[in-house]
Amino acid sequence: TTRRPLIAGNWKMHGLKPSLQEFDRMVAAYDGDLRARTDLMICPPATLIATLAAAAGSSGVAVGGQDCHANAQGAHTGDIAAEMILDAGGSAVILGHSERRTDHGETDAAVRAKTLAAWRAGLVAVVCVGEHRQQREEGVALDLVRVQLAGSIPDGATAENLVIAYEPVWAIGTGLTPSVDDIAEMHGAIRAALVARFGEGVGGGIRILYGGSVKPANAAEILAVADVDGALVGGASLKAGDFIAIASAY
Ligand code: G2H
Repeated sequence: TTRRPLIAGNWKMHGLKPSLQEFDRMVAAYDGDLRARTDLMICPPATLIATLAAAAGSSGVAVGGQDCHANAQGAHTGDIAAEMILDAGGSAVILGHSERRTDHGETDAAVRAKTLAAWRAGLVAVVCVGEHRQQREEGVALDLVRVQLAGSIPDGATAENLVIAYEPVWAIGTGLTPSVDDIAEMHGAIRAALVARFGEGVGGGIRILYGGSVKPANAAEILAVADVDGALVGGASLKAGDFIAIASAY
């Protein structure tokens, strides 16, 4: 199966109107070889989705949300529906990021419900999984991620509507990354779980991103690992130069 790489930026709670200039630089750089071989996406704070989507125009750079509610509408102060992300010009949404799981107590069941909501609205769900440091040290990282996958992903996944992001929690924003062998082992295990559940065609087509302290300096090494189909980039996605350098490293 050939999978088209995806380099996705997660701006987290960073970004005001001037960030549009940074995004414009990314859009301007997305042409030629880069556009021919790689998908590019930025997930800004919800307040900037419409602005960035308008700026992206027909460039092919996708814009996504960082979370959505499971319901399409209702009395849920402060929440955003998947339909609203779509309405604002987004085409995808990150779900179950470890910061959501930690800060907002999101369980696998909640992530599963949100994934169904994303699909209901027609968004691509980027579902995040990953172990904590202690789980890595205890040797249960693979088992833990298999449990997260089983609980967070509903039936009905396709190669088009689902992207998995493996983000070891201890590597997020810390500058630490797993060894390439550990990344290969985990991505291989995730691939095997997807194939076992959804079959060779679908399971072999779903993209698996690595996330956690991806930078221009380590991108080429990480992106060369088998079954690493791209990256979910936090801090280094805030600057166009860094983000484009990472995307160009695939
Ligand atoms: C992991 C990643 C993006 P960073 O959370 O989702 O962030 O690249 O800053 O470690």
